[in-house]
Amino acid sequence: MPAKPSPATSTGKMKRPARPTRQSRQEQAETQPLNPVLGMDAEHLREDITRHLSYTLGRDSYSVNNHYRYQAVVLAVRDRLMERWKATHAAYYKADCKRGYYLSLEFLMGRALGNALLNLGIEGEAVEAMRGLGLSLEDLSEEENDAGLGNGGLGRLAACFMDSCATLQLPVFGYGIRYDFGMFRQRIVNRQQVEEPDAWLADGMPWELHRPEYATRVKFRGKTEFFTDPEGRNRVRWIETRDVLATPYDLPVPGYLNGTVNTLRLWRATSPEAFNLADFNAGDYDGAVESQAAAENISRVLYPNDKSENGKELRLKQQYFLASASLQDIVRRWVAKHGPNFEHFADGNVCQLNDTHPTIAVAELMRLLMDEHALGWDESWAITQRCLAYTNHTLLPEALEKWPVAMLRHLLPRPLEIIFEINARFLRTVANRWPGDTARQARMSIIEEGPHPHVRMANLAIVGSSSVNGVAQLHSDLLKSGLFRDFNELWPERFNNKTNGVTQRRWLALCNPRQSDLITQAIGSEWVTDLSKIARLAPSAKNADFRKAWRAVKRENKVALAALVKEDCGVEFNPDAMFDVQVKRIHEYKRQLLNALHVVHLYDRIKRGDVADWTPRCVLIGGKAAPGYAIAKSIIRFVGAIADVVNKDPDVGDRLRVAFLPNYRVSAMERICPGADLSEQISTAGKEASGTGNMKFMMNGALTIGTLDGANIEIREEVMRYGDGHFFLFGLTTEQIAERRATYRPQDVIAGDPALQRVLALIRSGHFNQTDPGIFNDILATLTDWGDHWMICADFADYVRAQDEAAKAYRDQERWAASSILNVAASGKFSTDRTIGEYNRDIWKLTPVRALPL
Ligand code: 26Q
Repeated sequence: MPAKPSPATSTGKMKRPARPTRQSRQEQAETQPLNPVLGMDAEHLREDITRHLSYTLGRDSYSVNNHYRYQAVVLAVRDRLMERWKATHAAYYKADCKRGYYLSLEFLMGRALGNALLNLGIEGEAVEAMRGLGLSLEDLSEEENDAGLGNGGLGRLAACFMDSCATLQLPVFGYGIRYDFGMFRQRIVNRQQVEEPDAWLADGMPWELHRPEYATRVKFRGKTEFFTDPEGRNRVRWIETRDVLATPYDLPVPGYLNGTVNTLRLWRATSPEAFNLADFNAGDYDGAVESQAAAENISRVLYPNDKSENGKELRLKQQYFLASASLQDIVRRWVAKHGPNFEHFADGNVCQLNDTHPTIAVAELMRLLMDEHALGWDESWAITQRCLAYTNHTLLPEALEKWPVAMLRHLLPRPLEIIFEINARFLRTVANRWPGDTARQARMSIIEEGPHPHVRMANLAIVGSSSVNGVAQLHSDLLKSGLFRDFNELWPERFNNKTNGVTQRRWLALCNPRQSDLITQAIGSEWVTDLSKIARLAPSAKNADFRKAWRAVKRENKVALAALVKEDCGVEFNPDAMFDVQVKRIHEYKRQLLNALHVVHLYDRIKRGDVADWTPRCVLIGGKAAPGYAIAKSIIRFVGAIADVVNKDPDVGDRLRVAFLPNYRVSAMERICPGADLSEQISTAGKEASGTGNMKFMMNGALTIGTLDGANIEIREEVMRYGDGHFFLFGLTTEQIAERRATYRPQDVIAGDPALQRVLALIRSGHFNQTDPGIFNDILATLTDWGDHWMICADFADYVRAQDEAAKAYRDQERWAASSILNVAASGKFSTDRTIGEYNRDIWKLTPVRALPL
């Protein structure tokens, strides 16, 4: 009798015995009624792919295409995840462990297949299985749509956190919304951004598991009333509500070679009734389906704005929908195990709020405890505060969320009452601490008074949480000294820093196999789960053979990136030129315009024959603009216009190339960052909370040109351990920006800078928009007439100096390669494994739980 296949070991790479016969499976079933363990070898994978193709998907050799082949592979891989998923949750249940929850309106997961294969340790086996079927993993991976349920950094951070939690075996669930349409797809038509809906679910979503048994009701509208319950307690109930049904769809989140599979639970909104039967019977067919449509609209689409867009009712509905459904789920899970006893609830549950977006959770948890479970105010408040923690992601005051009280009164009358009560009690605390300081009370109040009072969500989040953190050291310091100064004086122990990271599994091991292999050959593979070990690479910077291999890898990656640029932009990049890359959301504070001005400056130099010791350069810019952000859209058009002129000017030749890459997204970054030489991180100091693209580029061997902003400061600090010259610093500091702003006149700067004058004159002359006069007037106006709020002119000369230094450094390819290696060696801090370790040590206090063996 063949032995039962042994459970996955931590390597997952063990050769499996042959598949058991029908007879032996029968015998096995008798001893092992559940959980047959599926083989992880190529042979078993190939069998299962074939079976899914033919039985689950019902395809034959005539109707099959790559999309179905991709689906069959996913189903075979998902089966393997499923076993580990169940074993993980069984282990959590059995351990009765404290659980963590990451509440976020955004999860930018990208593609799942390559990641699942990497984390299960079956990449090689899958490639072999597919080869046996005449398929290539690379081709099939391209069939997968990105799960683009996020705007940018905040959403991608949530995705990296999920990966690290699973790898660290922390019992953490993600909670989000299953938008029918994620981040829009960007097409460029006549150099302009055109938005198209992202129908990412249209071809089916084989990774998700629908869980209708955990559907829950979320209340809206209606009114509240007091009543006395049978025990004689004064209670409140929220009645005559219009309810929406929240149904979970679960996505598996595999840890790296550890048998753990955590859950990302995404809620979909529907109406509790298919349609209103009374309306339908009365002949009002439109009315009968209207409420269904209204309910479903809540999970229809992600708001494509990465700085808050205040006052949109549907957005508030999304926020409450997520908070309420998730907290009900958390409470249900607790009660199922512990009964309706909340004494230890706060010892067993902790929720991290990803920015203020889910902050209505403060009021909702109070409501659930008081109204649904009859706890008193004080007990409920102690639990709420202990269970919640808040992460801030922005310093821009215009991005702080506020909701009109009138809108809350209409939509969420009961949560609003609770917010008023929280505020009344909080203001008493403030008044006790600073008697008579009414200005401070007004600043700190959760309610902004005025003819149209608003709820300040950040204030609610701080008051309702036990921890408030920023996402890089500078950012956290600036929160304490600026935006949240009053709160820091009141509760200094609440404030802390958690510098962001990225997962090195996706952002190095998966996306850059060539560089990964080279690193592993040199220092072993521990870096994959402990990035601090990557420091061991530093001595290799001195090794000529290693540098040679490193340069060969970078060149191959650049050839691959050039192919992408050729395909998506129609522009030829020469892999021997310096690849200078800025990809991120388009926003004035990120200063893509400064980059564009530098490109015009280089072009101007070429035209004037100032080309001695020239470093050929290929500039790649990509990113989405919020659909309503006119200046950001102009910047995209401006880059495209510069690219068209520069790329076809025979005087330029190979010296300079420019391209705007359309539809920047997670899967694009996986192809971009391995091929970058220079990483542009050039925000106005004090404005970029952290940045995370900066870390991905660093890990992939790019050198940074950057300001002293966000995590750039920490990146520079880490790489400076290996000396100067590995980071190109420029620009005013946060303090200098603040000081200069008072008297700043861009005209004065321009008057003293002939290079900048020539650049602006060339743009003003219409050289880049000969057939569309005037289209760049708004851009020029921001720099001059409108006061250059982002201090582009002030930083221009120093930026050009730093760029010249980078160009000069690049000419010494051996030195550049050494710097590239040292940047990678210095990237150990920027793993989300480190970040999550700190969240857990300081805030969550969860114990890792090993998944049950299969
Ligand atoms: C809020 C209300 C209504 C509509 C939209 C929004 C909204 C949505 C997304 C507001 C902000 C965002 C996203 C913000 C974001 O991505 N911030 C970035 O977070 C990263 C992770 O911490 C940091 O690295 C970046 O510096 C920060 O800009």
